[in-house]
Amino acid sequence: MSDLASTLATLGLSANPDALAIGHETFGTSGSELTVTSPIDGSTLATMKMATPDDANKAIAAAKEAFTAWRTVPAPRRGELVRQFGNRLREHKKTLGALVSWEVGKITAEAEGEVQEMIDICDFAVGLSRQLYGLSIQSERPGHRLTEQWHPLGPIGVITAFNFPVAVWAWNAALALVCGDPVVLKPSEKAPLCALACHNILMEVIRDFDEAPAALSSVVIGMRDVGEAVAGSKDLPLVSATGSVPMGKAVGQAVGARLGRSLLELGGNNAMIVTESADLDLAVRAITFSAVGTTGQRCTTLRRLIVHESLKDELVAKLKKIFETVAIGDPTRDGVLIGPLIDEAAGDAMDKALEEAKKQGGEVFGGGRLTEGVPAGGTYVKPAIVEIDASAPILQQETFAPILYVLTYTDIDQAISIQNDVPQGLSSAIFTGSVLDAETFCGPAGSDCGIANVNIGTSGAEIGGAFGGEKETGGGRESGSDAWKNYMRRATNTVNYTTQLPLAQGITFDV
Ligand code: UN1
Repeated sequence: MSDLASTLATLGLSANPDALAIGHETFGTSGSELTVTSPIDGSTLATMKMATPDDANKAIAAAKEAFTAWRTVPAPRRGELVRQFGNRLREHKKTLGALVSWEVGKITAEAEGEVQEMIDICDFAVGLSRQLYGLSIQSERPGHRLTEQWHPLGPIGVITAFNFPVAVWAWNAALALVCGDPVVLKPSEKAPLCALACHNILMEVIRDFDEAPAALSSVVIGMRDVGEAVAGSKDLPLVSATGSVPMGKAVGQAVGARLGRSLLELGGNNAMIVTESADLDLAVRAITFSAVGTTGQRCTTLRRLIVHESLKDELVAKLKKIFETVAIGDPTRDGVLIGPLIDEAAGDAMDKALEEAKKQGGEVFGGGRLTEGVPAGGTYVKPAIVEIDASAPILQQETFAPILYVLTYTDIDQAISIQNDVPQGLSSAIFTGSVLDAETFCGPAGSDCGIANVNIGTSGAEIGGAFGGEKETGGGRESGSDAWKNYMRRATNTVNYTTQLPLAQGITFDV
């Protein structure tokens, strides 16, 4: 990390940043001390004083003001700002990627891949800025027309998690900006530098963009009380939150209590079904990346493998070989696939889940800490495979670590029912050569998740699709498809171009 200081400087950061950034300005805050450490080796990256709910309200007030200017800038012009932002991200891809690796421990390819997701959503949003279409609707009355207009909604509160510290903000920010909305970000306190870096890069283009008010973007780094201020503010008509189910329930309830909109993207407990006709070598590659990539810390990570009983021994043997030999260590080193967990507590949660799985009859392979050949000061774990019965209670919970539970099935309906029998509903996949099985899985009685893939893994969704899931995953959809509609309000305009006043439903009246 020898070039940490220069990387921070390139991204407009210091080792003592302010926890409140509103537009081009930053402010000293009076919250508690935060030491930002690298999960790679525990070294200190920065220290700061955190922000308070008052600081959040200050950012929200500035965003509200910025909204009044930005909402009348033509959408394609708003798209131009996002186009320039995407280009700036291209220039900063390696530097921002390096910061993602240092702050949350991602391997370089994944860290840069996350920045690529930012670039991709910018490109998507630029095109969208000319396609915020409403319908034109036939009126039941003569000489009338009905049209829909999509208008900017207002400032958007964005609450993000540590595991996608730059891309998830960008999914929200790129769409919000073309839709005419400023963004107030409350990032995970485990990844505040990535949040400030994203803001600073956006500010580089806002600085030279005449129509853009500076307070289009702000960042408030703080703990739960800051999140509560964001969720509770009536000046934020939409709060988009990514993280744990308990966090999402708290946000959803607070936003719901004021009848605001929330867009929730919460936990996953993702499964893959492997049928008898699957291409096993392909499945093994997909399983490996989905289960151990990002050290099992994606909300789309593969957690449950539901394999046809005739294939289990062969598949598990192949996986064990890979899990045993996969490169674990410093995520900035070439060839490493598994970096550290975010912190010691995540390692403890993994140990606890494996203990619990054993108690519930699971046969555990792998797991435990790795201390040889890895940097000291980080939490490095060996990925685990747990063969366990489909009825084990541990299967109902998401543990953010590389644990792959392996279950067996005999017929496809049973496999689908096991797959759906969890509280969460984010991502799912089937590996099969059978069109019938694949289409059954994708059909209305198939996977109940927001993402249902065929012959690819559960993680690594492209930005073009709507991203999110059902049940305790929260129901929200971010990123592609028509997710932009979350960030706008729809007005239906009925226009009468006659000199008569016919009422709908054939109503008449005398005056
Ligand atoms: C998350 O883990 O919160 O599909 C987001 C994926 C990524 C996004 C994950 N595109 O794995």
